[in-house]
Amino acid sequence: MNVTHPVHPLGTRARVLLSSVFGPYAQDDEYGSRKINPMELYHNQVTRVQGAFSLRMFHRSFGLLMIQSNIDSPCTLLDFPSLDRFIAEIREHAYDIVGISAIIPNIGKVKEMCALVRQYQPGATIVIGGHIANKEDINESVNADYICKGEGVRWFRRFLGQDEDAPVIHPAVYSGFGGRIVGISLPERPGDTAAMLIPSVGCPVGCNFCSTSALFGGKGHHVNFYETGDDLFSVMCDLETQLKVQSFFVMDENFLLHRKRALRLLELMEEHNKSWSLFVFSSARVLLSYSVKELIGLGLSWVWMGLEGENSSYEKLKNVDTKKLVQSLQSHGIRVLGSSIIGLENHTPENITQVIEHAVSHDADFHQFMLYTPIPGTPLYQQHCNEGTLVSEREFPPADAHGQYRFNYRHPHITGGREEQYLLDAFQRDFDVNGPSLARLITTFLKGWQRHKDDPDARVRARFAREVRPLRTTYAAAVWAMRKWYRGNTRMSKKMDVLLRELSMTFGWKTRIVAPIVGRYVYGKLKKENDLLAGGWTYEPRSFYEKNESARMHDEVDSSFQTDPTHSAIKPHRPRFSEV
Ligand code: B12
Ligand code: SF4
Repeated sequence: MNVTHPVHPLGTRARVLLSSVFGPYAQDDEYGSRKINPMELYHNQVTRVQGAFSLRMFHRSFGLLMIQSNIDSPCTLLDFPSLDRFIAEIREHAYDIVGISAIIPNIGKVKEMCALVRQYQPGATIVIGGHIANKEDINESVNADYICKGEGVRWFRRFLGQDEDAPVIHPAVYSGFGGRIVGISLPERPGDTAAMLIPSVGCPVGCNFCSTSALFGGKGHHVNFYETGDDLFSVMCDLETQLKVQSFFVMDENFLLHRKRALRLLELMEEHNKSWSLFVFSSARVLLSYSVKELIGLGLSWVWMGLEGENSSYEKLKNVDTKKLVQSLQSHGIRVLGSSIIGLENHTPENITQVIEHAVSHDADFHQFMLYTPIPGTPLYQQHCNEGTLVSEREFPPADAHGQYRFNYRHPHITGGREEQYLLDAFQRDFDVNGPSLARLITTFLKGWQRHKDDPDARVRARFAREVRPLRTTYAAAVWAMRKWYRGNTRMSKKMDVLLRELSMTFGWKTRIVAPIVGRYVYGKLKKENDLLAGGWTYEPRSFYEKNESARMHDEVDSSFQTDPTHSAIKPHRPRFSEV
């Protein structure tokens, strides 16, 4: 393994294939796919017990898209291939570099993919990146040439001899695809889905368990792709034009922490009359450091926030009443995805019910529950290594250490695999008490509208008007269907009834008429989806195959060579590993 930063001899002439790990994902197989670990955000770790109400949706491999957008080489991207599709690609096309992105539970697939590249493209250089890079024995466990531990755009640019400090080009891509809820596919017209926006990677807060922070330098470190509010604003304007969006999913672990950048963005949004919506990740204390006016002005309409657990010792939660904070955000129409941990050091079989009740009592719009898991590269992992409390990979394979099944270490109080049931209890209790997340977020939307429909700022009024549009029709119909669904459950059907009445009162006769008509249709879909799920149906992302401009040009030149006999002697130059 080379220690200094390598440079490929072909530079930007090298043909690059970037790939995510192969599917299908939602099944148990020998490569490490697991039925309970689908390639879905919500159904995997947030709404997993909500049945037909679970939000189903996929997300592209953004790290690979970032890299592809910023290298000058001919570059092909294969996202979510099947194993056969991956084999076909490397059998039929010559590549000089194959880059694979993965996280640790997918190690078995990376091993297989490396072996296949060696078989079909023995001259290609294999580069592995993403969170898998933090696995300590990665060099020995996969047959790769290079492991990129950290930020990949800069790494790849250096590898290809490009200017690593050149401005970062942001890919124009929607944040999700294949959205589906209550058996209805969400529309994918331009502008229906938020654009993905990636201002930075990493987080300087450096919580002990956080692998995202750890990969990009840990406490005190992070990497900005865009330093200033002006840079970010310009990227957002481009995305707005290209994707016809007004909303942005900000993939930045702690976007609001970069206060100067966020407040400059607010200034520019005001100056240019942008009523954008932002979906962000933020820690609680950072949220509280902004005034409500600033948050609303920034278009904050959805936030993913770590609640972690009652009495947890995290600095980011110090002196924060998280229940009050969640309520306050919701009262302004800001939907909250709260994230709680099961299995903190102080959790015991005796107090776990109370831990779960505390989390559930937040009544967040969505609630993620995850097992407290030491992930390689984090201080928590190091601590377990030092204490000798990790379970060996032979006993517990990395493919199962995804945070939704069992501990990969010996917990001081929770033993015998009981955490698996605790996790399910948490999801179930949240669902039983608070109902479908769909109803919760409709409630929050409504609160926001009631509070801000007459906001003195026209920009704010415009955003709320845009966001609540579906409440008048489809969402009201969904509530009608949910009320029918819950007719045997007095408490929940009453909850839906109250919500439906409020929607009708707020939006008037049209909503009153549409809700039962469309509601019958939604109810039918809901029942069908329920049957489908009972029959074991799983959901898989479609594959993507995308070439950058340079690859498309390269293909054209290639095909003209094939038709021109004078060029038939030209063989593609493929570097051998020893040349790199
Ligand atoms: C989007 C996302 C997903 C999407 C996956 C989309 C996809 N196409 O893969 C969904 C929601 C499906 C998902 C699922 C899961 N995820 Co996830 N996910 C994320 C999230 C939130 C963002 C990733 C991202 O796009 N970041 C932005 C890009 C720009 O950064 P990046 O991916 O790190 O890429 C950079 C570098 O890593 C590097 N790089 C990446 N790839 C490559 C490749 C090469 C060749 C090179 C050179 C460099 C390179 O360059 C990029 C630019 O700098 C991260 C947390 C985070 N904020 O990063 C968790 C995260 C990656 N997920 C994680 C986990 C554990 C999971 C699940 C197991 C969770 C679960 N049980 O619920 C499942 C696994 C699903 C499966 N079957 O594989 C962990 C990984 C932990 C680890 N160390 O392995 C993370 C870090 C969250 C966490 N802190 O726990 N996830
Ligand atoms: S605040 Fe969130 S993103 Fe930042 S280190 Fe802690 S857990 Fe990670």
